[in-house]
Order: sequence, then C-alpha cells, then structure tokens
Amino acid sequence: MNKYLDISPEVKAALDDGKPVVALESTIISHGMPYPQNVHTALAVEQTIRDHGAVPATIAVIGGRLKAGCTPEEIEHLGRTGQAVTKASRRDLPVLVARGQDGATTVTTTMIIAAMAGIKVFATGGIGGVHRGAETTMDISADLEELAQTPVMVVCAGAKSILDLGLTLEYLETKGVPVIGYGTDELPAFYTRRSGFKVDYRIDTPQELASAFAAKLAMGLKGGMLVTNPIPEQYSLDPDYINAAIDRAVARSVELGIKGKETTPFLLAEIKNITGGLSLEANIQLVLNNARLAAQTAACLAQE
Ligand code: PSU
Ligand code: MN
Repeated sequence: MNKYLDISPEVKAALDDGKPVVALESTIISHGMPYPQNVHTALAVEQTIRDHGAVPATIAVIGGRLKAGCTPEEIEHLGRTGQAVTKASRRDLPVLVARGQDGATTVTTTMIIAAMAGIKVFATGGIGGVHRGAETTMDISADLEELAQTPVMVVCAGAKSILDLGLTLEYLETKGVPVIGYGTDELPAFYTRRSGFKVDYRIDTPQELASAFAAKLAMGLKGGMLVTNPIPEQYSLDPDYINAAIDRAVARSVELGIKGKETTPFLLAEIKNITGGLSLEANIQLVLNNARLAAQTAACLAQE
C-alpha cells in the first residue's frame, strides 16, 4: 500500500469486508461553504451515508498524510481554517506531502485518494469544468482530466452555470466519460433541475448505476463515471433568479481579475453573498441528496 496513505480503522474494516463505502471531498468544507455550516453539513452528510447503509470516508491531506476517513476533529479543523487551507488539486499533492502540510481535496484529489484506498463511489455537490471564456483563459478544471483517468463514480448535482456547460459536456465526451442523468434526460445545473443540455444516458435506479459502473471496471476501461442527480424540486431555485446572480458573480470576478485556483471559490462565495444565503441552503440539500444516492449505489456495487 501507498506509504503516504492512512485509511481510518472504520473505513479499512468496511473495505476488507466488502461493505459499501462512499468517499467525500474536503474542498467543499474549507472553500465551498462558510463556517460553521460547512462543518455541520459535512457531519450531516456522513450521517446520511450511514443511515443508508454505507460507511463515509471524508478525504483530505492532514500533516502530509493522505487520509481516507477523517475524524470529526479533522473535519472541524478544515472547516474552521477555511480558505487558509491549501486547495489541493493533483499538482499540489507532491509538495504538500513532502512538506507535511494540510490540503483540502477537490474532486480531483478525492478521486485519486479514493482510488488508492479502493473506494469506488464518491458523493459531492458540483464538479469543476470548462469555465466561461475558457477559449481565452484556458481555465479548464483538472476534475475533467481526473474523470478521464481514475476509476471512481462521482455523484454530483450537475454543474453550475459559472461554467460553460456545453463545452464541459464536449470535453467529457472527448475524454470518454459517461455522463448519466439520474431520473432525467437533462443535465441538472446544480441549483436548478434543468439546463437545456442532454446527458448521455438516463438511469432510474441505483442498481443500474452500479451495473454500468461494474461493467466499466470489468472491461478495464480507464476513468470514472459522472452521475448527475437533480436537486430535489422543493429546494431548487428559480432559474432566472439564480442565473442573474451567477452572471453578476462572473462579471465581478472578471472585473477584479480573479484567476486560476481562486476562481471557483471566489464565485461560490460571491453567489452566496448575492443570494443572501438562499444558495447555501440549496447547496446543503443537494449534497445530502447526492449522499443518499451514492450510499444506495455503493450498496448495490458491493453485491456485484
Ligand atoms: N463546484 C461547486 N462547489 C465546489 C467546487 C466546485 O459547486 O465546492 C469545488 C470542488 O472541490 C471542485 C473544485 O473539485 O471546486 C474545482 O475547482 P477548479 O474549478 O479550480 O478546478
Ligand atoms: Mn481552474
């Protein structure tokens, strides 16, 4: 096993027994939501996964160790430290590990560490993608490359329209990543259930999600699978309202010259400020919804 990897005793026991495990990311804790809602949400998501018969593995880098399974104290530390924790993507792992530093894992690094530990299913809120204006900025999230090469199913609520959703889907198509709509033909847009863009396949049950991913693994096709699960109707936001807020946030980031890894956290915080916290409640609810589906799917996958 990787000498930098620590699998928590509970996660290790579950993996050894072939029980379902669901990975969770930590950038959503440190950079995706404000304290203390971030910590409350992270713990509630873990509880939801347990309630649905799986073991949660919150993933992070703590003191240079790759953690598959964080303690509540480690989650509190990441949440309280917030944006002062390094947002760790693939390129950050070597130096953070060598220096013994902390890192909050994005979708990319959560997939990497989950795969090292042998965890196949991962639940989060939204993924990174091709940013609007990428034709000049070249801002394309490393998450898309990771989905192309690392064998983990990522359950999310689609992508926010801070991204160019059409170009994001084109990129995933080029890279051979299956994009599945859970109970829908349309890519959900995070805060809203619809985007106007079609997914590759609609799947209606956790069992079929598990079967499709098991087939991918058995064929030795590299890369993951993207499951997009629409936010529950009662928590979804009005599209005109949220799209106007997103447009304002994007305009502000351009005005301030925000670049690189700062862009996504800046936009998330700005949208939260503009909507006065309405977007935060939607965000929390969709993550819980994804945790439920991921736990059910991991349970089916454990029977394959
Ligand atoms: N999108 C969200 N919420 C998030 C993120 C993206 O709606 O918290 C985080 C995830 O950790 C994702 C990362 O992997 O931002 C993508 O960052 P970038 O765009 O810099 O690749
Ligand atoms: Mn980027």
